[in-house]
Amino acid sequence: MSWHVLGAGSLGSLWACRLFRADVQVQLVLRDPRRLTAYRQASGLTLVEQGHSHLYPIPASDLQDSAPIERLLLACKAYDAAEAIAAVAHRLTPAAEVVLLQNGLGSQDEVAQQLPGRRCLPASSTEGAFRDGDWRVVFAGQGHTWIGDPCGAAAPAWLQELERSQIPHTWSADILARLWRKLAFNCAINPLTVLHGCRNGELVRYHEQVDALCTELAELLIGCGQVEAAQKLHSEVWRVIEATAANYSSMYQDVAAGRRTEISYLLGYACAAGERALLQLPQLKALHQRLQEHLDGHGLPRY
Ligand code: NAD
Ligand code: KPL
Repeated sequence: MSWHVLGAGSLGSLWACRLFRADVQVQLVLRDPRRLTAYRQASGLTLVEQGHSHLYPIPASDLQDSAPIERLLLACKAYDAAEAIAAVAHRLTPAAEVVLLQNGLGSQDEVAQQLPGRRCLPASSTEGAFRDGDWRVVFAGQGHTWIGDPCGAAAPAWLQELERSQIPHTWSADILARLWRKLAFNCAINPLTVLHGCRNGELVRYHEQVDALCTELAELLIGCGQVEAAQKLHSEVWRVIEATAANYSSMYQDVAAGRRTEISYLLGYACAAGERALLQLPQLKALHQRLQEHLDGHGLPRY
């Protein structure tokens, strides 16, 4: 059975290269014939690891291809996920499994709604990768990926292929709790780093703002039934800030590079979930509004 990777960006390429070099069958699904031609001209994907680069001639097709897909890694941004899956939904076999590598929450439901009866497995990753050129990916930070089934079914046998490919992963019995917890970290840290124009560690100067957000985020998690994910949120957020003190958050990097952010699937999702749960979350709402204004000011989408 072959893996199809839709979204040959940073994380998708990182996964594809590691699967390919472990002799796991994998192919890329590129957007259109023009991208496929460009890819073929490059002869494959180049992975840069610890300063060494290696070219992997991974097979590829484009969205117009009609071959059935049995196992898909959807590795695009959260705001692209619904449209991307719509382009391949008709090719998924009835028993197809889809791993969703999107950050935040909301996109997983948008995808699952289009795939009734198919197994959708959300993932949450702390690995770091970026592109330093077309068809080139730099493995920038060791991390870990949690994968799980919100319906609670058993772990798939193909996790062995990830093991063989040295993709560090754990099957999570409660993937939604993990996604909520990560969303809370991202809401407490990322928007403030954008608004204050600072590295994660410099948030110590805005201690009160971080703490006030953590209080509301814990309230939100509990209100949304994620009681365990709310435990020790303040101290964990500060632990993450310390551990990543020298880094710029992913949202800071997106704004600095003039890229669209995943705001709707992070702070936007948090505020909407709070409203549905009839919670008063003034700090989160004000932060969402300030961030949207900031994005407007930079000519970036506010959603
Ligand atoms: P990316 O922008 O580098 O790659 C996404 C790729 O998907 C792009 O190549 C884009 O062209 C492609 N794509 C989008 N729509 C498509 C379509 N319809 N058809 C074909 N291709 C399509 O993104 P990324 O950094 O790999 O991030 C993917 C997800 O993983 C995001 O939600 C991100 O927050 C999360 N994440 C990324 C990292 C990281 O270090 N890069 C770490 C943790 C989590
Ligand atoms: O995941 C992150 C990001 O930058 O997106 C951390 C480092 C946890 C900060 O929120």
